[in-house]
Amino acid sequence: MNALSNFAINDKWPARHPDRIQLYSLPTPNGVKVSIMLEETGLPYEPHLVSFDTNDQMSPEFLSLNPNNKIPAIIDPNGPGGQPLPLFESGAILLYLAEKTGKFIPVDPAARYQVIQWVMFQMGGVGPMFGQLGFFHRFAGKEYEDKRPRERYVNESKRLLGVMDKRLAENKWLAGDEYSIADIATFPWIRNLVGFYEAGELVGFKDFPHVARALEAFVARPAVARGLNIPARG
Ligand SMILES: N[C@@H](CCC(=O)N[C@@H](CS)C(=O)NCC(=O)O)C(=O)O
Repeated sequence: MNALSNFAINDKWPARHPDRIQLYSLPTPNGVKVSIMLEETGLPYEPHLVSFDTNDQMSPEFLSLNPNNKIPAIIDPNGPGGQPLPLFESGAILLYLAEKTGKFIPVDPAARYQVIQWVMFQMGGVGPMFGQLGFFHRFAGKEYEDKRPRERYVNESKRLLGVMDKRLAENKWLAGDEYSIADIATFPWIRNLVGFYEAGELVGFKDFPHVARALEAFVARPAVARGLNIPARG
């Protein structure tokens, strides 16, 4: 018996190190936010691959942790009050890990809310809009005759890139001069937009040089390079 034995997800993905944070994920732009954060903080953790090929995210064990059937999700066996803490939604997980370690979020309240503001900007804007653009440009949606939805998400993605470019013209990172969870939340999505989605030309990525400069600095971080491939695909 250990703190994880009471979680059904442990039946499908048994913990070999139940004292460590358990990560249930896949290296997608939302998934790698958490593996990058775990690599950056140095917290001990155990990754488990949730394969979409076998619809693992729809299994009763996964749904018992995240009823919204989305990766990433975690269990911290040593959460607040020493009790296990299950958590889903990448933004909530990033905030939790930042508060747990005191890393990548400032203590000063005003600076702290700057970071939270840019995390929310990613969660409510960048992720959903870029994700829709990917659907209409690269996946099933590209066959749709009506091109208006695709156009809408292209325009919205360009607009968001413009907001970030302006910000990054005056700041090294999104929330200011310090690298933070706002960057960990956002740059995997920008990398995905120009990489996997092959939408760089479509959104005129060359018009956003400050975003490109920060993306380059982000992917050059060793913890980012590691986190981008965790959990390893089977
Ligand atoms: N708002 C969620 C979004 C998570 C999300 O969309 N995850 C995708 C992969 S990037 C997923 O699990 N999709 C599986 C499905 O929809 O069945 C978060 O940030 O954690």
